[in-house]
Amino acid sequence: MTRLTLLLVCAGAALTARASTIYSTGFEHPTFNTGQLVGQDDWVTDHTNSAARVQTSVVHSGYQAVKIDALPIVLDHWWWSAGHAYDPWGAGESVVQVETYMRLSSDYFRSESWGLDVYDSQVDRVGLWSVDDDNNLRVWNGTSGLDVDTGVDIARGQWYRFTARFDYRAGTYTVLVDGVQAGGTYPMGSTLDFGDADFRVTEPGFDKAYFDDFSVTTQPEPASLGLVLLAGVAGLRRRA
Ligand SMILES: [Ca+2]
Ligand SMILES: [Ca+2]
Repeated sequence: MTRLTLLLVCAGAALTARASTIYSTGFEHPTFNTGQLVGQDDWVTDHTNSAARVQTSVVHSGYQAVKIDALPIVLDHWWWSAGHAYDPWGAGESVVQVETYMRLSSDYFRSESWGLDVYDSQVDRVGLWSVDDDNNLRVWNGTSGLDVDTGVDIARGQWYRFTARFDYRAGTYTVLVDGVQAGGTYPMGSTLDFGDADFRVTEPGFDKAYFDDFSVTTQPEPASLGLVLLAGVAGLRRRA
């Protein structure tokens, strides 16, 4: 086997272990039209209202993004796209990554929190991150049930990329902001499966949240990807 062939084999193995997509959207036309989010691309809510809308004024990329206005809401609310459950135990990849861009408005009377809430197919919580009314990024500890302050502050009026990475085998998860880990590694709640990932507001105030470029993907376990790369390096060294 030549070195080039070996490299190609290794690249192929790495590609096989690459992320696969469960759900991904930028809320763009023609999948989405401007107007109420609920009813488009299987998005639902636990209450009946039109507070979540696809709009063109504030976007992260493309021409459209979701805006959720807390003003007409009186109770905690969740919005999610249904029908994307994933069994990390039956499939090859047991890490599920949920990513979204979020931007909060700087209105005076703020909601208690905005964030992303992940559930299993039995509607038990898997994990949660949220930004509170004092701009603290908090991550839910699945053992204690507490929303732990990560020490990271999230400014109003600008976009951030939030990435939550759930390792079902380890039973833990991490949250990254613009690619940098916030806080530590936190115990997950349920590790049954992935059911849905929800935009959430609690104790709504007068502010707004914008969401764009939302995705749920499966990732190779860090260990198995490392083995693929190590095998490649070892193979090259033997032949050098
Ligand atoms: Ca968009
Ligand atoms: Ca703080």
